[in-house]
Amino acid sequence: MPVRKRFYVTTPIYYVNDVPHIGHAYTTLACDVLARFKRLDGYDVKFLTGTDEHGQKVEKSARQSGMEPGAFTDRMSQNFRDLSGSMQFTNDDFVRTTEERHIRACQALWTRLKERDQIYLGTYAGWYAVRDEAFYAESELTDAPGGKGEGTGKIAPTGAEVEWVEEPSYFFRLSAWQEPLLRFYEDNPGFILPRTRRNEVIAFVKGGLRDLSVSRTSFTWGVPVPGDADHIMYVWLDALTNYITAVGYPQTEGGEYAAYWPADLHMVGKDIVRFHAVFWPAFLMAADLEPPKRVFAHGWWTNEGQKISKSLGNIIDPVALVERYGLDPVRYFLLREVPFGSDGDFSHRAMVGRLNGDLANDLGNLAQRVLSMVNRNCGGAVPAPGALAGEDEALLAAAHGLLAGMRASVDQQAFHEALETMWTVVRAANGYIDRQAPWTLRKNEPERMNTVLYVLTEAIRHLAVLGQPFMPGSCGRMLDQLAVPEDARTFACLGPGHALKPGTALPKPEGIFPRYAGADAEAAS
Ligand code: ME8
Repeated sequence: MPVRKRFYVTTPIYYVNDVPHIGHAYTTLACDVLARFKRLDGYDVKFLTGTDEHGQKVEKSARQSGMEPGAFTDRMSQNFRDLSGSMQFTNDDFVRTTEERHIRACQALWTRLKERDQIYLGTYAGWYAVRDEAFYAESELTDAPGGKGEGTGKIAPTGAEVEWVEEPSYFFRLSAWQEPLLRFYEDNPGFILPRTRRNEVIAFVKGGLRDLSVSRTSFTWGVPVPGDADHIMYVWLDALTNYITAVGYPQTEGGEYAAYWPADLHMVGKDIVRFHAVFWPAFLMAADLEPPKRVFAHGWWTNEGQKISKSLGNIIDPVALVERYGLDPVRYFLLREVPFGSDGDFSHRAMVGRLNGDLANDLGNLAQRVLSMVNRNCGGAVPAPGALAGEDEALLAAAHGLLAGMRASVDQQAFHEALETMWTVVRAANGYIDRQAPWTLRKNEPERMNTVLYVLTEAIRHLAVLGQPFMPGSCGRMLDQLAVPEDARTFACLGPGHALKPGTALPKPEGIFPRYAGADAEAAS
């Protein structure tokens, strides 16, 4: 049997100092859609997510809640596993950086870097931001608006407070990787997307790279450095390694590493591109391992125009959103509202607009109108078409062409564009039904009515099959209503070869996308 095409996609691993919020749900959702799309498209997919449990930030949060870091991370990590259930994420693995397999992978990578003379012992004296778990140069800092206060009075470009750190440290020879990295970006133009992020990264690397401090001695919540008990590994070296932990590193011969590495895509937020597109490929190249194929940086959400922050108390809880609007509308909204890669604003008004407009009016009504006409006028079974007219052929051709268009967009992580493409057929089908007016054909031209309804059911079948990665529950129900068997819902079953069979009995149709009718719906429309 030929080896199936493989696809390995990862989310960042989330810090457990916080409960999951919309940012986390968004990143994992994008990966989930991609993973589902690729599976339906015949790929053998590995989809990884997990939690980042070491470092000063997490240790501090544990202390603040009066817990041991181990017990604290066990509890907080569970919240992220629960999110997969609420959002119907289909990750194949969930990695925790406190797991034995991960500690083994980190120490093996460290040893390999050390053996290759990529790590040396020195002393670090400089600025560190615990919130970002990142080192900063003096030149990057600005004075905090409120003056000195309790801290040093200096803040990083991200707004995080910095502290002065002076301690023995191992360094990674990042400076030696400037030229190889620039060559790598040049040779792999699709490595960093979107393009604006790629330009930023290239400018940063061209600006010069200094060796990177990769160990700490002033606290203990981390992976011990092999052969030097005073040091723990810098949390980002630890965290980035998760991507190879999950494919069995240090075993590289055979097994999952050989099958899935290099990863096809690391999905990240725009704030952590530098770690993924500069440090990570440098660590890997220095260890003579292959860098990932792509890092995609998505944008950030604001809430009703405001930056989301704990102190403003406007954090969006994804589970509360799902309870209010339903899971599939939330999944659809997050990927449709904003060009993927740009920043976006969450507002109740926009959410209800999409739900009642795109979903209830456009797609929901289309399915409901067609299926209830079939139910009432065709004996509750798929009608038999007669000869096809030009307009029938045109709608079918548009439906058949959807896969190629949506696939091209999804391969560039342009999820909004894939959905726009899908909606061209939703709109074409609605236009077709209005022009053909099958309800007027019933009396005098029943055969023509059957043809029109048949063409529409085929169009809906294509929309439902291709919509599954985005809205798995709703599209699944649509396929149930078309009596499409479970094993005929992959992309291989698109096109005329697997068309609905006339005479197949259909269940009684039920609405798929109810309108949002909360008391506050009016204000939103
Ligand atoms: O950075 N909108 O973890 P994290 C969109 N542990 N995305 C947002 C967001 C918002 N308002 N707020 C946060 C870490 N994010 C590291 C990763 S990977 C080896 C280690 C996104 O929990 C943010 O961009 O702080 C990031 O991609 C993700 O949430 C996790 O952030």
